[in-house]
Amino acid sequence: MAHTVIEGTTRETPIAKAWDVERVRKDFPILFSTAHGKPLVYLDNAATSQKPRVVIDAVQEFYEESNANVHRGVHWLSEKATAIYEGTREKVRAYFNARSTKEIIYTHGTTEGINLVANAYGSKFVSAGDEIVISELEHHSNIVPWQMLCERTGARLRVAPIDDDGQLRLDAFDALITDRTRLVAIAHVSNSLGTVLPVDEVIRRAHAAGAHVLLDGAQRAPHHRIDVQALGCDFYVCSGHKMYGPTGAGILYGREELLDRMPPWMGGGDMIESVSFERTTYAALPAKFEAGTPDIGAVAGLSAALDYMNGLDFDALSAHEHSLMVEASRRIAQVDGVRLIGTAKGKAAVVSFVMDGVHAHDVASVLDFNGVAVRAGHHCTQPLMKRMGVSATSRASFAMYNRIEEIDALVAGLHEVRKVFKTEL
Ligand code: C6P
Repeated sequence: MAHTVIEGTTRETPIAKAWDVERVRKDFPILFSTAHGKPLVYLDNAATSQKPRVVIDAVQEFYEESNANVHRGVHWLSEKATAIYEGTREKVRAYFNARSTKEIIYTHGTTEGINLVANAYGSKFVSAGDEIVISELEHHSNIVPWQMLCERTGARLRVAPIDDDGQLRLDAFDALITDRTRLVAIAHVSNSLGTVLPVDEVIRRAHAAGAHVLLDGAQRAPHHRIDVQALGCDFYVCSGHKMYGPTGAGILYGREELLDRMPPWMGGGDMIESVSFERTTYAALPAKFEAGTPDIGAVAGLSAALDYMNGLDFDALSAHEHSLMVEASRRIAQVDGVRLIGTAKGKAAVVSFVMDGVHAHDVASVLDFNGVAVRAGHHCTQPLMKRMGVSATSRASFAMYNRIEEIDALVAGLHEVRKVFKTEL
């Protein structure tokens, strides 16, 4: 598959008040590629976002000018790398409005963040007979670690159902919250359906019952400002690579009081205070949860991504992404034999659909041939697919740089799919 860069980009970052999508696009070099000879239309942003030039440059600059290990050397270069690494932690703290940098743990992504909590929180706070509550629309990353914890401890996994539109059934959720509930782990936004979950209510009800709450923010954090204090959650996890940063740097926010009481998960360099064969004592937060050499280059890129996001007008961005979702949903639904999967009120800019008689992978392959990148399959949500009565969907997911006109290419591709498969049938 040939992807060719055919136009230059700009390095300036400030973004105009009203959403100027053409201005934003210039910051993302890859958007000027062609795929199969057609202009690339990238609609797979829920899988990973594209990176602005400032992020690509920051990673390159790190390796050209600052590369060394962190916290280990007394030499100039190590101090420089450490300053970038720890300076970014303060940037993350401010971005998420955490109280302290002790509450910000670097991970490789959402998956690692959830596994960290399942292991470290799980070994301290969860035992036989306790219950963990999740929902029916969770990503495998927010199902499997809890199943593994339940297998280890004898705790029980409870699953809150959703309705046919893909919305959490709060009445049924309520019924699952009891004095046995230790933790509620729930998506902020569904990656497959775009449902925005009523997290304020979930947190209020869980806390009233004495349970803790983890929010899987993988699909929310790239599109909205997150204020963990205003939310009042106990843990918030997300992936830098979906937030216009590089792969390899994710974020776990945890309330200090809880993180303090949790034992480390992984052991190794940098997470200790002292080691002897008789006894090891652990470093203070946040180092306690960061064993081994982290992905420092990715953190340097994450720093630039947060600077970039700090320059965004989130109200204008939300309005732009909302209009993409509305227009795409309306036009996709008009294609012969197409049905939308996930029709929650106020949903995010993720549009999943199925086409009668055509497998989602075939839909995506024909679209790809037209330069349009969508994801097809179960989107790491097999139980959700089962709930919605499908084995797979095709999914278009939008980001700040997508144009309304790109929906034309998507819909034209869908008409072509319809034609090809009608002829074949
Ligand atoms: N969803 C998608 O195409 P990682 O892989 O650790 O960065 O993120 C995992 C993850 C966890 N929760 C949610 C809600 C997610 O959407 C994802 C990643 C991608 O939908 C890849 S499967």
